[in-house]
Amino acid sequence: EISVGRGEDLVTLTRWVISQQQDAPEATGDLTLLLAAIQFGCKFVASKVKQAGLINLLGLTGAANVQGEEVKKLDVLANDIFRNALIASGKACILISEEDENAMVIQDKNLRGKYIVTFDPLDGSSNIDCGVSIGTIFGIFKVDDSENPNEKDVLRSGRNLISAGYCMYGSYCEMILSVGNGVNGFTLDPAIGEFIMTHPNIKMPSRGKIYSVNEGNYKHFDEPCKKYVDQVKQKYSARYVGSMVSDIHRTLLYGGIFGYPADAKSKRGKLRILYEVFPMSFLIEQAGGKASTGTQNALDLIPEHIHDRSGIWLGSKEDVEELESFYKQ
Ligand code: P6P
Repeated sequence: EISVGRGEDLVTLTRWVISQQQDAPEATGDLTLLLAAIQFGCKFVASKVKQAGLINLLGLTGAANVQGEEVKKLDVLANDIFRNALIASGKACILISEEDENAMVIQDKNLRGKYIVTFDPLDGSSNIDCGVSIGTIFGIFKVDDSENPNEKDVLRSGRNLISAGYCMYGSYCEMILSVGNGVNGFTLDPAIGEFIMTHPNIKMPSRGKIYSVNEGNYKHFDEPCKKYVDQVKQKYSARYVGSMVSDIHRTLLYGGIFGYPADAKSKRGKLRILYEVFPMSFLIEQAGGKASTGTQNALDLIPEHIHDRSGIWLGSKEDVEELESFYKQ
């Protein structure tokens, strides 16, 4: 007797997205097709990340692998795959990638849609060579006028996000997604190439027992941050992967707090607003948590440039509020 998956009905990501479209009277199906392109990109990257170690091994003969092909860096390859899939979907009009200095405005009117996609195709890619999990992060905005899209449509507050998500390439591959009504998690079954819902309706605990910050930067922290870290380490465990998607995934599922504060070394913080801070803040808030720069809600930020950075604290509501209290003293 074969017990498939969890025994009960298996909900694929595709089926869930279509159900969301059917529940939204004004939906045209454009977001469904855009998310299908993102889903494809994540499946492709998931398969390449698994092979990354082997390709590198094969690539030991220098830049080319044994077939003599140029072995593209995985983050460049991921960027190409996502960019091409998003363009081909015909549902995007502006693409903002961590890998590209400038915004890409889709010129071909036949391929231009009403969505802006901001994405980091492979965040934490410096961790690939040692097998630490990495991820893809994305945010989706809708433009007012898809006839004349331009960068100003992008330099708005995170409150304009209509969807955001990430895909973690770890011991298992999981897509975490919100379209504005809660957060759901889907685990990739590589045998059938489908993301299966494994974490329905994720809700964060109001307080956790883990804090996650790079204490190697402690000497650069401002006083409120130092005071917060000094007291939280008396009561919580420390966990820091150094790969945002992994640190956020643990925080989302277990609770607690993650921070990459602005400090004397990184005056504007390290993490980028449009494709790291905003998408993760959207997800954490959708799951009942809180996202703050320390002194303001992260989603209220308005970037001046597409690669602007910000300090950020994300996590359980009470933990982030406790952090904020140190900036009010
Ligand atoms: P640090 C990875 O390089 C990254 O962009 C994020 O994924 C991660 O949270 C952060 O930087 C880690 O930075 O300075 O602690 O190594």
